[in-house]
Amino acid sequence: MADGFVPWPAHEAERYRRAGHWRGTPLGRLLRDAAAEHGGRTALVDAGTRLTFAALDAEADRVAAGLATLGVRSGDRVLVHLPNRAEFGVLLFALFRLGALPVLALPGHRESELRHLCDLAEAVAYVGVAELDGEDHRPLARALLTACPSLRHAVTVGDPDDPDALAVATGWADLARDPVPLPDPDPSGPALLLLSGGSTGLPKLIPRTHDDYAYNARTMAVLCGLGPADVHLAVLPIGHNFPLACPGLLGAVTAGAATVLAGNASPPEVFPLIEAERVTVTALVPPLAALWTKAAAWVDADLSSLRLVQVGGARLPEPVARELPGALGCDLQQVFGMAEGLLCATRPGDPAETKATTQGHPVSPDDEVRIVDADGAEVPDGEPGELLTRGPYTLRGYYRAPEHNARAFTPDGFYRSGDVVRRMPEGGLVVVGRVKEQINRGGEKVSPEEVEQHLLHHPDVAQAVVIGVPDDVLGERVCACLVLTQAPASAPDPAALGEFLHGRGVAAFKWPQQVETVTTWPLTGVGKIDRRALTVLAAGHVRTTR
Ligand code: OOB
Repeated sequence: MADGFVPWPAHEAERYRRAGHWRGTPLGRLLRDAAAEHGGRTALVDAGTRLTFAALDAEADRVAAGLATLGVRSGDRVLVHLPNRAEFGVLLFALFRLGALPVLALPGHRESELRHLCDLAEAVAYVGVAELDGEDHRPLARALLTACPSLRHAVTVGDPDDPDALAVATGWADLARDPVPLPDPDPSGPALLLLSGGSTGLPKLIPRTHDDYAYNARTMAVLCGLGPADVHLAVLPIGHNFPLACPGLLGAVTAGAATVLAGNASPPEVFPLIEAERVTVTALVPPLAALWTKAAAWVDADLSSLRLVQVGGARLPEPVARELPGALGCDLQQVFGMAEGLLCATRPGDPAETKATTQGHPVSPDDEVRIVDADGAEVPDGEPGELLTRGPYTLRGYYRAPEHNARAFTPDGFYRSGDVVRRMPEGGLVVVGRVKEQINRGGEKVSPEEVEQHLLHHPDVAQAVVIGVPDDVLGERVCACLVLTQAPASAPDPAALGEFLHGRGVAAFKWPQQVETVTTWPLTGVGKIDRRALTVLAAGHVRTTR
């Protein structure tokens, strides 16, 4: 079995196969089957490209052959750092067909995160873009090549100077080769590595198998009633589990539906796209759901094709949940999911009240959920407790993380989600908080510890505690509480800290939006730093925005 991968116990794997969840189909074959059935239909659209299933299928074969020529082999890891562009889809299926594992970084990640991911996965290749939003990414690619010993290739999409660049517009430039026969990878082995939100420092890697991820995507596609007439719009970063496979791009491929990749989620840009492409389904995080709900009144576009908006990633405020269906003229589905596996969702037939007030229930009949107190004992229905889960698409261990795994899983294989939930009388779950130390900035997950470690390198910072503070727009914002080294001329503000973290190659979504300086820490009864007291203090102060 692939190194660093913790498989399901044989008897459980057998049960999932017998139930028809795991079908032994490698992910690369999902596209092959779609091309056979819907070859002439549109599969993938971005600002400059439109590919049919047949074309996407053929391009994936050609890029798989090109990667094989570069020396990428089955089982190798490839760090994928692409925005919402058609190249992502081609590369993803090319890697699936090769049996090489994409490591799906977010577009916002920078050198600090990418180096960590490269080293942890021992990636042999990095694929990024030459330029993103006016920022030249080629120095980043070169820096990674120098810094990461395992890396043999850094490919930059759209780079006129890179002989291996990928570019749909130029027929995939030099990376594409005539297809070569490739053996199917083992469907019960890992197909890709997703990123965890990270609570203890840097992100962990989540191995998802061909079998489990195909089931994940198919189940969500069925639940959302996706068919060949649907057009799925991805506005969230496509390397994130939600727009990728819940049902996302993979679910759309399974159903013969098109996927439109948008690089921007702002209503004046994306609403006309919905109108032009007749988008039917999309996935949003709560701040975007709130923005779209408001914008429907002032952006002039025909949104009548939209039938379903999924919202997840963070708690959706109830007023937004109640307003959204009327404002956007569609159904709402709340999704409580995690890259680790378990997906809960409200169902199309649920009462409006359930859709507005709960995060739904698990999508598989074989998802097992326990809601437990601090001693691990199950709490009665209606009481809050930590959600533990195992099932046919929930990981049994992070990749290459045996010590962390010993804490993150119960001895009988339940994943400790760190989320505090309550089970409502009709079965729906409501997320009421968390026990993990993680900040959820409108769906973007930030590990306080990771940011604290960076801040300690600032010359004016003696000690740092990073907390999440309630925020009207984001749900939570990132706040740095600092003890300064003896009296610098002026305390660093968010802009200065942002610049500092930028210099350290830290993704912008982790930069503190608020800074509090203290001379002594509030302490708990047992003498630990009292984060709750700091949160109360920070929440009482006027918001300092960047
Ligand atoms: C999704 O995945 P991740 O891995 O970025 O984050 C998972 C965490 C959960 O453990 C929970 O803390 C939070 O994000 N979360 C929610 C939520 N959905 C996720 N908290 C409250 N309400 C919700 N509806 O975020 C993700 C993956 C697949 C589908 C949807 C979201």
